[in-house]
Amino acid sequence: MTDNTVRQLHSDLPDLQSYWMPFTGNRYFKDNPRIIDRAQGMYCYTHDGKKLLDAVAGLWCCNAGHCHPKIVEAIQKQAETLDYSMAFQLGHPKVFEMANKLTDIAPDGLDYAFFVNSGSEAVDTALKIALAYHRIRGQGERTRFIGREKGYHGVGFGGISVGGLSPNRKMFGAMLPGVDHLPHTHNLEHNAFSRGLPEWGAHLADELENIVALHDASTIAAVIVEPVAGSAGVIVPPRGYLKKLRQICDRHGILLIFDEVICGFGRVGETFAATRFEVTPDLMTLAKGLTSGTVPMGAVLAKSEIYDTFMTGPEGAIELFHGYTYSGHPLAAAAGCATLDVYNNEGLYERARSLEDYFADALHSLKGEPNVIDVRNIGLIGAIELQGIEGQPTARAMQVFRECYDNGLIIRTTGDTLAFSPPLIIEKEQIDFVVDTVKTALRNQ
Ligand code: PXG
Repeated sequence: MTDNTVRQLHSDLPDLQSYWMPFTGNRYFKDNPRIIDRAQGMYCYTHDGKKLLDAVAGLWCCNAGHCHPKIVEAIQKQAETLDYSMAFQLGHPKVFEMANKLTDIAPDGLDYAFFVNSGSEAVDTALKIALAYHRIRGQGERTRFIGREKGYHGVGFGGISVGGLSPNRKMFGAMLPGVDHLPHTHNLEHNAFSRGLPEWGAHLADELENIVALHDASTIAAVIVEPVAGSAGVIVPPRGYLKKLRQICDRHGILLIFDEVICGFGRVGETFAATRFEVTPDLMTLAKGLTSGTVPMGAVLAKSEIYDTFMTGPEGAIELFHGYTYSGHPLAAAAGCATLDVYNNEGLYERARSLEDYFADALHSLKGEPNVIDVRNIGLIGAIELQGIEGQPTARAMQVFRECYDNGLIIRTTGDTLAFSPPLIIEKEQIDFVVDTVKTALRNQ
């Protein structure tokens, strides 16, 4: 189909030609466009008049629901007060307010916030802070990073190097040198249909000892993991696994980085995964829910000990040669402050936790439906893994996605896994709608 025919079929569509879409089959999309032109609360509305329940919160980010009036108002007010101010050597009130609000809710010890514009930038920033931290302390030979198979840490060169999803790496040449990977913990033989934390798999953290022994601890800067892996299809950490990683890192002077770009802000039924699992990392990366997806913003939270290590050179000197034009952008900071207030005032972290069992029951009721080989969940994040169609990986999940879309539901697919991460404002009847719609789609395959 040519672009002209696309335009004729959908006369209210914009011209789709010039936009090169991210992580999208551009040609398929332009032949079968799905354009969201409005959203409110739990729902998105399409160019052709469809109302869709958003069971993914945008891309795991609109935790307060779409177009929350308090957040919208804060952005509007900021836009007419201060659009931008120089991010280096000058400051503006909202970014300091944001840093204080954020570190107030962060796990104890994570007392400093460095702002960036995305999760990818947060990850690369955290990796750079880890390297520089060791170097300032006279341990500049600590340059290796340990990531994990199936990990997703964004798309910067640092992030894809420590990440463990091969399609995101294989086209892009050399990765960062000296990166090794822990084994992932996804194992259907042992963990299929676990509710919450799987009982099997904590021993896989011990593999870190072997990796440390292989490279020698003195060469390793940091370990980075998502406490709950998101993009790989929601991999919940085995009980005790993260504590073991923490202990091994402590034993060897290795920094532990939690990438909470998805996990943060209520997604796992607590403010942060670190809080829920009672393991405090040295550095934490955030984005997405930080502004409920409204304005791009990411952050790296750092322990005082790390910040203090940098604050040792000559007075007046720049301590970290890193930052972005839009670090702590006024609109993002205003959106972030309003978002954190909404989460707090509306009790959304607690709400996520209180809905966890209902959400889990609903998802696990799909066990036994056609082609369902696993259901997993924690907080308001869940996944249903499907038996793929022989020789056509991802096709089955895409069929379910399309049928759900036609029936008023947005879900996310990754491989042959369906992923769910609804806004934390979701109602029980809406959870029922999600599961009923998915069930129908599964039965129609
Ligand atoms: N770390 C983690 C853990 C992420 O999930 C990033 C870093 C990168 O964030 P930015 O803001 O640079 O995209 C992410 C992003 C999906 C999906 O459905 C997941 C993400 C982004 C887009 C799609 O799997 N996670």
